[in-house]
Amino acid sequence: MRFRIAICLIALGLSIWSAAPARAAEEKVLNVYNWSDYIAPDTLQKFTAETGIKVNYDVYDSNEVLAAKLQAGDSGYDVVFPSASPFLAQQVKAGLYREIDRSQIPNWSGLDPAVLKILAVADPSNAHAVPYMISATGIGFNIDKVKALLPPGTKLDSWSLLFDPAILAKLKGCGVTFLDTPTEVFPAALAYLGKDPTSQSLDDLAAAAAVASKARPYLKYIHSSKYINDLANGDICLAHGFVGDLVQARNRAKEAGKDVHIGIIIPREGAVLGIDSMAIPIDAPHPNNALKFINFIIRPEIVSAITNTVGYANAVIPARALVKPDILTDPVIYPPEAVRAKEFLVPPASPQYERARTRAWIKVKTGL
Ligand code: N2P
Repeated sequence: MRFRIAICLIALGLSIWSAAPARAAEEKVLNVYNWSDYIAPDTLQKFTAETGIKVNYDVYDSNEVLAAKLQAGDSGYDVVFPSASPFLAQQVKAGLYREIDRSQIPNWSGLDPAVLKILAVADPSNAHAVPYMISATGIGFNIDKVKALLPPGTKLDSWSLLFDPAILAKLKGCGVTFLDTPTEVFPAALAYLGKDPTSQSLDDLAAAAAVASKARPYLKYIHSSKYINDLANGDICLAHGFVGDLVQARNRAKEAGKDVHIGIIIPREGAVLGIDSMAIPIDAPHPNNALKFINFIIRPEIVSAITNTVGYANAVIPARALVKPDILTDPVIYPPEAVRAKEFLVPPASPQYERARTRAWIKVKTGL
């Protein structure tokens, strides 16, 4: 018996001894959960070639899906990409992320202090998140089809394209789509109504939901990523979308040579500003590999290649010299100050407001 106990203790000792160095070095694996259409084709291969770390890569197209996985816990992910507000803000408060060990992120020095300052609204002292890509949410449209269907001289610069029933009635046949999230649709509807798009009054919420409900019968679908290909192929003619995704639609249309021309606007009434970041879940199995990955991503050569592919601005100052000139000067990707000044973050809300928003959104979607 004593002998058996001794053997067990030796075995335990050996397993602790053998596990310790493995934990310090971590197995060469990284589990990444990112938005779809949000990376360059060779980014992951380059990371693996350089570090020997194999990347398991999954994608999503809504903050709500990511939030549900994080809240459930044990997601298995090492790096995720929440939008600053309200999602990152709420998740940081809920203790869902590890602090970033900046000593492991030497490329931090290239980050734009102006972006860090905005991100700090969601993540005080920038303790848990590193900025990835930035864009507004706007409208993409098939220039020829939309112009042919609307009265001559109609200005294509406003959220009315998405919410005015008189306009929607004319566009219905060629396909209009909404993003599938109330944190994008309702603020846009409030901006259309001339109300404060960051309002958290329940009356304003009801007004936004009423506008969205009136638009619902004219929509082809509500979805947060399908519109990229559909717009590029001419299968829809007007989409509420993340501007970088609309840029990808515009590029795909050009590449396909199908004579589809895509226009993109950040509506004049103002638009949601998306600052997406990289963060490490509190229970990430490979947090050290995650830090290596984050530092790699914000290297100027790497992040500029991502911007050049996906049409989203990045927050790395020395990367600007490597961004293609037509992207750097594109007013919907790097908007001028006057446009930027009208962009806003969606603020975190009380649980009561959130419940009301979710209920209102389900009503809009189901048409009930
Ligand atoms: C990537 C969409 C990310 C935009 N396809 C969310 N701000």
